[in-house]
Amino acid sequence: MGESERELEGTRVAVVGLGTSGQAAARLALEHGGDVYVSDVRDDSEVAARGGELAALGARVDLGRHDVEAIATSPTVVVSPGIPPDSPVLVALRDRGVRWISEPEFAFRFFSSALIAVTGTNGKTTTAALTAHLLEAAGITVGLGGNIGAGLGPPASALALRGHAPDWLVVEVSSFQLADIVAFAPEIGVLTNLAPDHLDRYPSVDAYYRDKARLFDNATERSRWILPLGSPAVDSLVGEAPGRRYYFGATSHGLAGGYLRDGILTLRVEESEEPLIPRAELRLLGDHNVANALAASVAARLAGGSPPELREGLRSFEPLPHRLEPVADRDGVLWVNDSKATNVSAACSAVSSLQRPLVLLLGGHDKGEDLAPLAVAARRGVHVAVAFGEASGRIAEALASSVRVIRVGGGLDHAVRVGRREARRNDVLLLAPACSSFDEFHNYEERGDRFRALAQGDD
Ligand code: UMA
Repeated sequence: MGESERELEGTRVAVVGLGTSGQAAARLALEHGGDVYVSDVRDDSEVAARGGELAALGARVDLGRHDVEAIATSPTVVVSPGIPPDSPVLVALRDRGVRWISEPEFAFRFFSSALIAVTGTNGKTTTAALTAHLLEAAGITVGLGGNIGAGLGPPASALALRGHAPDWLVVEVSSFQLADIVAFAPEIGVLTNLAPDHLDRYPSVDAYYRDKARLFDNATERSRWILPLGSPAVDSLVGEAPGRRYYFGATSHGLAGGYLRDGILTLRVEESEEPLIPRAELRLLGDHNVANALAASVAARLAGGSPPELREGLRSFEPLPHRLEPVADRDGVLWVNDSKATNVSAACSAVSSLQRPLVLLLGGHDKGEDLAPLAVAARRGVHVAVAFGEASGRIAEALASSVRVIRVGGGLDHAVRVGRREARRNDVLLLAPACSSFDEFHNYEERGDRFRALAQGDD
């Protein structure tokens, strides 16, 4: 899209919420000549700095409140994903019959590159980052962003701002963002897996899955979908959506997609099989990362990467921070930071994918999930679980019948001290908390950084 095109000229655009995505959406709207109104209930210095920058570019910025009238009378309303559907501002807009869109939907209107969208409960960041890495290894220009955050990529709208559009964009999208799409339609869509999550925001698992299902809303015969094999939840969610399907799974299957054959990551996107690399050469730990690597390889292959280029890219990809990240090896104990395991299913994957005895650190802000699967997973391999933070009581109760549990009164530091004392030579001291971090930290990154610092001797 040429910078001279200002197709929003004079059109009012309201951006609700001034986090990173609201800021990027507002900038994009301004670049295209929009008459932009941005508001946020906060008015602290962080939000004020963002607001100041946008005001200098011509936006009207309201901090400490939302002017519902100004929002409701804007033809385009972009809502930040962190604003819950039952927040007063959204209730007021809904009562007035106002339709709003999410930030990736807004960005999509300005994309001129082909799009790979990656969603799913777990593994989306690794899959998205690896897909982009594989495309780079293949010499294909690519932009990576969306929900991914954590310094790995900007919001979707920032990708749309760039002067020179790359060949492909790889955009991670969350259920909160998919909830409010209209035309969003990737050339290639990846669904990594489905498991209960975000039950502090959704009334039921089905409601959460329904938002994930919106990925397929604008499917056409030309769409290509990359899906996990053997997931009834995924199958029912995809339903009859048009487009070609590619499946990834642990064992070789007769369908197009990717699988492990004799321990080798293997693709079959056309007629013939294409062996990539032995799984032992992948630097990522765990079975779920093999699944992520297969999904990413299929996506990159469909986007033009050749098998030799994919091999090179798979070999050179490093584990991402906070995702089964080995952070120290002390006295024969491997410390692994999986702070991103903020739900039960991610923690279970972490536990079952490490082949050594585990001291497992669990806890944080309780999202209300059923903890029974953790008790089952912990039976294999966990010799001590240390429960900490706000959720410690419920965790201790849920796990008591399957493993030895030590409930600590405090937070992460206390849990690490206890876990370290319990760990024996050849154990893994694993932080896979199954909870979000908000009772003690701003986010899972801060929690993981603290764990890494403790692992590396900051105590
Ligand atoms: N706010 C209001 N009114 C309200 C409620 C909130 O104005 O009634 C304001 C808040 O004060 C805040 C802003 O709205 O300033 C909310 O921003 P946000 O929470 O949407 O945060 P962003 O910085 O825009 O980040 C969002 C995603 N955050 C969430 O979905 C919670 C980021 O995903 C994402 O990287 C970013 O957009 C760019 O796309 C983070 C995340 O944790 C990484 N995602 C979840 C996940 O992966 O599990 C879904």
